Amino acid sequence: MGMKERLAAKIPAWRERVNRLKRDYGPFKVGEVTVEQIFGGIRGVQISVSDISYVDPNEGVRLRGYTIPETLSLLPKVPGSVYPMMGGLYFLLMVDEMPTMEDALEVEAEWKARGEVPGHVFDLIHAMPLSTHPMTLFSQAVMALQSQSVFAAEYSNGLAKKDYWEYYLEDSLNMTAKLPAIGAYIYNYKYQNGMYIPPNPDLDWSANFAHMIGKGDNKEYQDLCRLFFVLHSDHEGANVSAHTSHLVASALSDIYLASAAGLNGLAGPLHGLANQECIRWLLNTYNHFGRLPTRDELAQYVQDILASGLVVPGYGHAVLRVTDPRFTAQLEFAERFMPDDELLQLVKLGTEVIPGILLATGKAKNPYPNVDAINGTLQYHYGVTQFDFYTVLFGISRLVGLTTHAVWSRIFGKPIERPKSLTTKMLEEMVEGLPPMGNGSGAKG
Ligand code: HAX
Repeated sequence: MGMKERLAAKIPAWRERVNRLKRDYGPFKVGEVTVEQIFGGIRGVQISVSDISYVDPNEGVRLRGYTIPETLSLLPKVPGSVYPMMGGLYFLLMVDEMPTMEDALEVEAEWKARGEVPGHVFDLIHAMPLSTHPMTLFSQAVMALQSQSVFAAEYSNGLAKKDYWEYYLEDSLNMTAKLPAIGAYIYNYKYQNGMYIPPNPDLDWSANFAHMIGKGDNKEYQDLCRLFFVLHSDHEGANVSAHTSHLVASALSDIYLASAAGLNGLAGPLHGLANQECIRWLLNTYNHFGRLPTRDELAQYVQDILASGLVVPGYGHAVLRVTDPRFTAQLEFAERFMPDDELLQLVKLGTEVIPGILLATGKAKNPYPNVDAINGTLQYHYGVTQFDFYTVLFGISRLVGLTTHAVWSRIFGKPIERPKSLTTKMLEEMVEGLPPMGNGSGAKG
């Protein structure tokens, strides 16, 4: 039985679980919203459901219930490698079942069959100035694929709501199949004089990206791609890119429109673009000393940064309260393949020095390294030194998660989102006559 049939077999039971909640417990209150949250980025307000992944503050993300170490250990591996096939990860997220080798290979084969990028996408990239940020090129390339949306075409012909998911799945497979080639094309256009290397049919999805940017001989970089793409695929349903693409798809905008919207959120410096800042900070720190600093030197340097009102990139997280396991997985990779790398030494020194300093400020709720504290170091080591491309790598992976969310939203028949906004005056009237209640747990200023 193929992936689509396996998914279809699970749908009735899942729909019944959700229908039962809506039918029998619709009025049940999940939580309340405070003034502080309304003005504070609706932080922590439980507004959506994702069974695809969940970020536990104390153990990091679980993908379909599996922790990062479990996911890496249980997913089928590329023959000859200890790192997983992305096709298996797609199957896991989509079907909610750990794939067999055969399942993973089937997705990889689907991707190969659907991987050809139409020429107009490349033409569009070429029409843009070379100085365009690679995330802008990436988002536009995804938008340009929209002309091929099967859902959009079928919807205008009349489509039963219960069947929407099938066409979202079709679009998801068609689009994700092309992502490594699009990413590689952007990389080559911007940084390698427009070099073009066609995909290698013998390689898996992740390694093909490495191959297409000219790293076909580098088995370690191919493995890094396999690891990186699995690690960045999903981070529950309410971060900026996930929530944005979900919102857009709730209007029944197709996968391409919703994905481009998600990518535009990912391109923000407080979200996906943060990895660019982290590697820049590491290199600046290294160059400041002209060598690996001592423990004391790094401590003083970090204290000075904090004193000047800046943040330490790569540390802290809005949800996590421990070291991000995606950081740890990449650290393990680095210690195995590039233990002598000087930037890696600096990353490790940072993990020993920085958390204590951040804790002492009494401000940062999480003083530990996040995934971006190491992402760039690994890419940099293997010659992908163009920081502004790192978010594209993130996006290639994240669209696998975002499109899975979109398919499942259609499975559940989720309606168009329409929360309600208030005016400041209305809030003032609500609190009229109440004694001051303080500035809440985390309100600024
Ligand atoms: N350095 C200095 N101060 C920090 C800090 C850090 N790394 N992390 C948090 N703080 C400060 C905050 O700036 C905030 O100070 P103010 O009250 O003066 O505004 C205070 O500690 C409380 O912040 P928080 O509640 O712990 O953290 P937030 O949820 O507000 O923000 C951030 C989370 C990731 C944005 C934050 O930790 C940060 O700016 N880190 C550095 C940048 C970074 O590493 N970004 C990558 C994030 C990874 C990611 O999600 N990528 O997609």
